[in-house]
Amino acid sequence: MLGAPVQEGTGRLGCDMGPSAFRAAGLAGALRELGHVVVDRGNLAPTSQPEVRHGNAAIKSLPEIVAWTELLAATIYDASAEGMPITLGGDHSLAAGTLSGLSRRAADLERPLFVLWLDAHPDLHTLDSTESGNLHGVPMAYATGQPGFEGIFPPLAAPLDMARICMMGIRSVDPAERARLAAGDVTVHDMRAIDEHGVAVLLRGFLEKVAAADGLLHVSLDVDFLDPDIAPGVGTTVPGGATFREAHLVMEMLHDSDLVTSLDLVELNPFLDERGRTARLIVDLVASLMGRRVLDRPTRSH
Ligand code: DIR
Ligand code: MN
Ligand code: MN
Repeated sequence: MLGAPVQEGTGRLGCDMGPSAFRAAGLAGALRELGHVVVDRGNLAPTSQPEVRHGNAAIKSLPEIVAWTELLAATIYDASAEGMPITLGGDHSLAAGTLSGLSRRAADLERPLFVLWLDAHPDLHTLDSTESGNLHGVPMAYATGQPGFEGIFPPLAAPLDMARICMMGIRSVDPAERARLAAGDVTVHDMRAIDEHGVAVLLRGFLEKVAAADGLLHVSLDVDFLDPDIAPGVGTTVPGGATFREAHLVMEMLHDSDLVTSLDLVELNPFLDERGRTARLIVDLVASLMGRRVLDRPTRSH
């Protein structure tokens, strides 16, 4: 576990308390109860900020986010050699750093990196296209090597192949992101697809691809993937999100696949939460991902 209390990537304050809330909700204990060895490395903090600027005047806190990206890229690269890094956010801008570090690890291992992106949003803005200026909206564009990040963000060992990305829960897409998704071959299972087919069929297809390619699998879980009725502790609620059972089923299937090699938990804003319920829900979801199950034997899918 590594705390990354970055909040400058969102339009509001509070995500810096995310790592504390995950700890208070019992994340480490829940994983130890399942038999895992858990090491909490505490919270990271960048020590200096680069002098970077960009012509898009809407952009907020560029030096802060670049500093976090550099720090996380190095830290997660190292941590991925020792075990399964779980990054406690912090806002989703931190995924620029984790994906950068993991792409370097995947290149070292000569294994393909796959990403399961659980989010209401694709976070595919470039520095040029972001209108809100909130840099939690750009990590996927950076990680896939879209133009305009060069010389500002750290260089990537290898850009993430769009064909190795699966997004689930998507229901808020800006025009520039829509165009990028139309041009690339990201698999997008929006909420309509989940309604129509169910999460199991959609996820199974992706997990089969990861297994067949002997890939690394990074899971990036944005709290707003979940329906705001069950997960109010996030700054960018969008109605119509994943239900309690849909989210748990995703996690249970990920556990059974034995493919997940790293995890981001992002966008929790404890200031907006109701008595810790969102933090506790995320802890329970991570427990499902790490092996908590209803029965002591695998649940049969038929
Ligand atoms: C919107 C909201 N697409 C933006 N993005 C995110 O500001 O760029 N909200 N990531 O969580
Ligand atoms: Mn996000
Ligand atoms: Mn989101």
